[in-house]
Amino acid sequence: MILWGRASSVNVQKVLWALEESGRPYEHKIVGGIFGGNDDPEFAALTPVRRVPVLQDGDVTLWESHVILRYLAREQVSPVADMWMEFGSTTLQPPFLGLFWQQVRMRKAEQDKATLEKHIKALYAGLGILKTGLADGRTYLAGEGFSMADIAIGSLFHRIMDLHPTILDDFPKVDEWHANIAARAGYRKWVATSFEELRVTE
Ligand SMILES: N[C@@H](CCC(=O)N[C@@H](CS)C(=O)NCC(=O)O)C(=O)O
Repeated sequence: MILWGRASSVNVQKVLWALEESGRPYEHKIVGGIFGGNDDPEFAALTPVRRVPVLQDGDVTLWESHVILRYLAREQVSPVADMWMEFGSTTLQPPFLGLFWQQVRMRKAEQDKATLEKHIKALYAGLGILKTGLADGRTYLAGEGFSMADIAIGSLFHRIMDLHPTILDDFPKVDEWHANIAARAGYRKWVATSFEELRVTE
């Protein structure tokens, strides 16, 4: 398999973590962001959106990180894991991205306190829903077993906690779940990394 995409992208990190969990060998080709290459013919032929990640597995070429996660987990995909992953896409990742852009990726002059607060409020509301997925002593979002939902949503938390270290104080179950998945080798290797490469400093 070949994974295309810079490791500083949270969507690429999800796939790198999933590949690490799968134990299958892969080649990592670095494309995107400060590394460029999105418009190189070889890469552009793989994806019409020219964004990362892209996975090639023999004749199969996939873009969209969550589709790649489903593909890698295809022998054990559960509808519950899929449901939580979709919730990540629709409800948690948008405010996470909003606040990450406000605090890291935008020039000071473009940042807006009211917009940041709106994203934090939406993220907080999402955390209130996420905690119900961890009720009844569940260790993982889809129940007993670790799944792609833990990867898709868990990948956001290194940056969330770095920017807002106390945000999980009101969500002890989410905090516990995060501490547990953050100890996994794939998270430590690919997710718990510096995002300084992305910071706009002006
Ligand atoms: N929904 C897509 C989003 C893909 C996307 O927006 N990727 C960003 C990085 S997170 C990208 O390629 N940006 C341009 C670049 O890195 O050059 C997914 O989950 O794969």
